[in-house]
Amino acid sequence: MDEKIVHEDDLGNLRRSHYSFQISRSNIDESVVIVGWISSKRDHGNVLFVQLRDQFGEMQVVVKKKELSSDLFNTIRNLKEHSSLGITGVVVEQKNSLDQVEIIPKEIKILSISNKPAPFLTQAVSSVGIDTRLDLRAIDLRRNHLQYIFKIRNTVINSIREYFNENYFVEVNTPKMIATATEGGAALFPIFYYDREAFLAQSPQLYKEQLTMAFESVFEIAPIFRAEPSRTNRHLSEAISVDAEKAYVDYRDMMDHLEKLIHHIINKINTKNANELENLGISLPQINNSFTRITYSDLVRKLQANHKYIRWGDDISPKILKDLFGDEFFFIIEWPASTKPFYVKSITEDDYSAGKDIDEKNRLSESFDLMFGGLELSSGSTRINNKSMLMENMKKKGLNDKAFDYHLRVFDYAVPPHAGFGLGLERLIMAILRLDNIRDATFYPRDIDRLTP
Ligand code: AMO
Repeated sequence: MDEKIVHEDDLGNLRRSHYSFQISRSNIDESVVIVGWISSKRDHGNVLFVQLRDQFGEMQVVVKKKELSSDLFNTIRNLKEHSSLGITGVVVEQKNSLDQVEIIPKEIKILSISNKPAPFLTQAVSSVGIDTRLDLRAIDLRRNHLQYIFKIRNTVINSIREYFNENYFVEVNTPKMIATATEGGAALFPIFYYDREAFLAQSPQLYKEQLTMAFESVFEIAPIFRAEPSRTNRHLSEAISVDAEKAYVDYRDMMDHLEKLIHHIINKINTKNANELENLGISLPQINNSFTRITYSDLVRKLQANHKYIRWGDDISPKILKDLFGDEFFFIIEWPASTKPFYVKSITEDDYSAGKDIDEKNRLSESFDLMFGGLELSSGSTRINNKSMLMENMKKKGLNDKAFDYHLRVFDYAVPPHAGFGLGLERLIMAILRLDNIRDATFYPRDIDRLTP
């Protein structure tokens, strides 16, 4: 086909009358207007079977040579997958199928023409590498496999909002261009902010804490930025974090919230996405009513039986955790204070049983990580709400408290006791859907090697 003689029509007044899911046997003999892109085509000589795909699914369009001008018939015959069509036609019963219908076109508009065959198929699980797919991400996202994942992601986001709304949390937005690091300096992205240096926010930490003064219970679903130098299947440079913060509670109350939130999400997916789960061939993780809560110190003692080299204060490798817990949600609680950021509250002397050693290096914190096997999904803690303790902790961690003046200022006005958590959205989806690579839970992943598309 000479591409130049094929012309693309304007959309003009053409508007869809039905989505694919709205057409069934009850519409037989009705005239409909459908729009979508060609996901596949079968050529039987004088008849073409075109699968037209919209937001919800596919419709079969039967294009017969004798019913169209030969120019238009040949043009459609030569159209490549991904081209967009608008079709006005009649719904008829599908031959050889009692419950299916198909569309016989009366008028066909070619709305957009694909010039090249895509380097991967739309239907099958792709055999090409992830980089080829990410280079053409919008086309990749048309594949069924990713459509199922992102429909489930949509349920996850909606159910998170639902949970927080039902529990009186207020949705907030905090600045993403900030003046100081909150989660340790190494993973910061510096930016130019007029004549000053600024940073992309690693988390909404200090702002969500401050907002508990005004709103008590807040949540945010927004990007966080981490200059992760490593190439792994679980780190992004830009991730979506679900952050919650609440006044007049401690870390244990926030673990209860996180646990209920995960239950709510799993229940919603099970009811809303049965179809997607079946097509993906997975069932959601079985979850116990309450997740195991193991203290960091007990975990280290337990692991030392088989892994002599593990010392108290070390991070614990994902592989070792996966071997011990398998695919299970569980909390590791009360981490050494030395492993946690400056705003995390230590377990105080009063909380220790008599005679327990609480010298600085053995100090524990009111903190937790939510894990799924070896994957960290969330961290949270009770926060320090006392100004001098916070300043002392900043010094201990080698931070210049002057740089945090804008934050410390509000502590003169009685910051309430409060606690919260940050939950990685892509990590949660990875865990729930057992994805090997976090990039498949991300629309346009950013990592050390990728800044486009
Ligand atoms: P933390 O740094 O542990 O805690 O981050 C919280 C959660 O965010 C997710 N996450 C990431 N996901 C993908 N790629 C990354 N590079 C990445 N970095 C973090 C993880 C992690 O568990 N302010 C605290 C939270 C709090 O205490 O409220 C914080 O940021 O799932």
